Amino acid sequence: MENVTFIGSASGWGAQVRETEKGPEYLQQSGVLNSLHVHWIWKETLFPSKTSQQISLPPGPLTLPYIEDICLRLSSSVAETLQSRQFPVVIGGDHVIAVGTWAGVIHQLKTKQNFGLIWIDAHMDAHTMETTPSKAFHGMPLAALLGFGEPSLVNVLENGPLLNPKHVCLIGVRSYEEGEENLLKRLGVHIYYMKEVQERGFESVFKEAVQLVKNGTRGYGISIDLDAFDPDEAPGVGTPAPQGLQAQKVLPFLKIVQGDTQLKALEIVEFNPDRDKDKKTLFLLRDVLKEILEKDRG
Ligand SMILES: [Mn+2]
Repeated sequence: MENVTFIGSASGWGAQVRETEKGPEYLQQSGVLNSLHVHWIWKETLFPSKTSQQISLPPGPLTLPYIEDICLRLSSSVAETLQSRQFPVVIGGDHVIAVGTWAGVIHQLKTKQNFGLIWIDAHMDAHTMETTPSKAFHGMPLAALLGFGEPSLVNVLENGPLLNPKHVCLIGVRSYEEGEENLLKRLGVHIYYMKEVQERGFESVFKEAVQLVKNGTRGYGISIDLDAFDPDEAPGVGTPAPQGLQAQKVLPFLKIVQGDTQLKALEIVEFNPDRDKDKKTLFLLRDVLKEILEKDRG
């Protein structure tokens, strides 16, 4: 990709552990981005108006004002980045920020209901307040983008639903509740469960997913929750789930999308540096960026 613009979104209020607030700055200051063979800038890191260092809140409705605020600011920043013909890469932060990232993209490109999204995650993130056991909003962003849940998250920048379910798919799912699965199945969202990825291989599934999100759309995005990877390889996440994707079976195939002009933005979330071991997750994050962003990866 050319002209990559990183935007940090240091959200933790969507999760039950809040250390993902530290993810973007940790990545930026680690120096690993200097090994990226691509022209990039770090535009800014957005913080909640109050962080978990400043106040203490339980997961649920009390966190919503802070989440709405950071998602709105993020959506504006992403839209502005696209307007100036840069490729936005959003670094989280917990996954609730997806609401802001994709609202910004879809608003700027005027692609409501006409935009594809690949959601790579151990979880479905498709709860509403009625079905969530944890009350944590990072379990709800995909539902919000599909038009379900808190109106303030459904209608960021413009009235939702922003995504049409037929242009959305999930890859790597293995930890979920019945309520969210029922919603996605009722809507007809395509789910590549971890079992199918293991049987067919990531390459086959990912190629099919890219075709699915490009078919009939005017662009697509990729949202990668690092907990999609196996906790042995990505221990630095908020909500690890065993039996995940293996980096060596995934990384070589991510480059399929490199240089694809239909790919409009990338998001990588849930990096929790406090839980990382031997910088494994940091280096994995770097490797994902290299495969997707660098030209002519061999
Ligand atoms: Mn997620």
